[in-house]
Amino acid sequence: MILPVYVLNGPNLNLLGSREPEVYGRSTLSDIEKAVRARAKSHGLRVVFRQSNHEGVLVDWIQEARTKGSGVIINPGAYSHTSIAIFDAFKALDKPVIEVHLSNPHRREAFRHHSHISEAAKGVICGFG
Ligand code: CA2
Repeated sequence: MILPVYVLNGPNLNLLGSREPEVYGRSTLSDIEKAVRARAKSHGLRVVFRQSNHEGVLVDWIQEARTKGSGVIINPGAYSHTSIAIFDAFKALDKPVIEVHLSNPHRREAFRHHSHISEAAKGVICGFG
């Protein structure tokens, strides 16, 4: 049995659909979860889908994926730009990591242009909503 893909969402992404639709679109996180689960099912994959506003909780889940996951897809939110703890957790995870952003941070404020997570990621997808 293939282990589930961990799909992790960082701070404030629970607010999706309620504010700033011009930046983040109109879909709620629940809409995104449904779409992810449907796509995973079509590939015969299972998904663990979670959101937290807390850095340490995200670190705990990345550590959990070391034994219980086949890989991690993460939108780390603003922690992308600040969190060495999340970067270190990924360095200890010997599984593929994909970093996702709804917006294109490179078209936004300078403080969003660098992500600590990208160095630990196999690939980065951004800007497609
Ligand atoms: O574009 C992305 O997906 C981001 O990861 C979103 C983060 C931002 O700090 C990153 O630079 C790029 C912020 C998520 C905030 O989400 C909200 C959603 C609705 C209303 C307010 C915030």
